Amino acid sequence: MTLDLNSKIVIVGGGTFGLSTALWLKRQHYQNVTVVDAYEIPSKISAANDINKIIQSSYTDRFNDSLAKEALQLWKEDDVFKEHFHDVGIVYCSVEKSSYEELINLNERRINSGRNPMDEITSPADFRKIIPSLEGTLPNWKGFYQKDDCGWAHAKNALISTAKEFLALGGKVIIGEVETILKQNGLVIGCQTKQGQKIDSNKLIISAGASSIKFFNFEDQMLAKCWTLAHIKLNDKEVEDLKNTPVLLNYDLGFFFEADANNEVKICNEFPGYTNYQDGKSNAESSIPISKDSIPLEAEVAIRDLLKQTLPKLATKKFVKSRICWCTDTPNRFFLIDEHPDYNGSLVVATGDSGHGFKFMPIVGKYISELVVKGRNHVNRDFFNHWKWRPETTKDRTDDRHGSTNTASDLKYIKSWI
Ligand code: FSA
Repeated sequence: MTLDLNSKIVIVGGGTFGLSTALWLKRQHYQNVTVVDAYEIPSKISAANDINKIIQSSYTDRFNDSLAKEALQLWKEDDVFKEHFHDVGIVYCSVEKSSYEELINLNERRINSGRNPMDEITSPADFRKIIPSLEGTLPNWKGFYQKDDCGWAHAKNALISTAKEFLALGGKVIIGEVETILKQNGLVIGCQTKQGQKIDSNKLIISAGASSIKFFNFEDQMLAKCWTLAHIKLNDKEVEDLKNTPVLLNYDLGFFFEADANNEVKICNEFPGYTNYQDGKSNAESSIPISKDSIPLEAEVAIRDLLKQTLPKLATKKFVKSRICWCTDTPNRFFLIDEHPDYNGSLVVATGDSGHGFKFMPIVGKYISELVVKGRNHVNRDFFNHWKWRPETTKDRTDDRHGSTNTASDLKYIKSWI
C-alpha cells in the first residue's frame, strides 16, 4: 500500500522513533501527519525523557556501525539536533575479559573501516590523564578512549526540539491515551483514545516503545525490561572538575556523565535488565512495564560501588532522583521496524529499541518513513533483513549484556526499594 502526500498518517507514540518519523515525514512534505501520545511531549514515560543518553558512533556489528555513523553526521549538522549533542568523547572501560574482548573488536571495526583507532588505557594513571578527578582505585579497569565524534546528548531537549520543528512544519500532536485500534475489512483504519476521540488513518504506526505490546500480538518478539538510574547533585567545584569530561562507560559496571545545567549527574549500573512477568507467566510479552520513581536497593548498591571505584568522594551523596526506565528487547537486539503481517500494509510497527535506540534518533525516522511510504517490498534489503518481522528468532533470544549475574532477573524477586 503506497501513500500520497495527502494520506493520513498517524503515529502512536511520541518518543524517539515516533518523533523522528514524524519529522522525516513532514520534511518530505507529507501534509497530514499526526502524533498521538498519552502525555505532553516530552512524554513522562518515554525512555528518552532523560537528561542524557550516550551517543556512540561505533559498533562492533557492521549494520549498526554504519547507521551510527550516519546518525552522528546529523547530531553534528542538523539544526534540530546539534545543540543537544555534546561531542566530549567516551572512555570505554571493562573489568572482565569478555567485555574487554568486545572493546578490542570495537576498536578493530574502527580501524578496518578507516577511522582513527582509539587510545588504549591500561592503568589508573592513564584514566586520570583523561579524567583527572577519577581518584578511585579503578581495580582491574582497562579500556579505550574515543576522543571525538561521540559523547552524550540531552535526550529530553532533543525530544522537545523535534516536536517543535514537527509542529512548525504543520504536524499535529494529539494528547490522549490510545485505547483501541480501529479495523475494518482486514485493514487498520485508525485509533480511538480513552477520552473517545477517533483518529482516522491510511497508515498507522505503532512506536510506543515497551508499551507497544498493549496494542497487538508481537508473537513474543518483544521483551519489556527496565534499567535503573539515579541522580546526585554536585557543588560548583565538583561540577567544574567534571565539566566537558568524556562519558565514562564501563561495560561491566555502568556509566555516568558530566553534570547537567542543574548540577545533577546521572549514574546507571549495568546488568541485563529486570522483567516484570505477570501471574506466573514467562513468555516475553507477559512482561509489562510499570513506572516507578524508585530503584531496587541492589541497584543503589551497584551505583554506589561504581562511584567508589571512580569518584569515591561522591559515593555517599544523597540520590536526588531515582527511577526505572523501560526498553524492549527483540531476540537479537536489532530493532523491529516492519509492516505487521496481518493488516495488508495499513499498520507499521517501529519498536524494539533493545536498549540502544536513542543515538539513532536523527536518522531512524528516515528509514521508518521510507517503509511507511513505499511498503516493505520496496525498502533497502539490508535494512529489511535486519528489522523485519521475525517471530522465528524468538527461540534464540539473548540478553546480550554484561554486568551483574549476566541474566535478566524479575522485579517480583525485588524485596527492597529505595
Ligand atoms: O550506547 C548505548 O546505547 C548505551 S545503552 C545504555 C543502557 O543502560 C545499557 O547499558 C543497558 O544494557 C540497556 O540496554 C539500557 O541502556
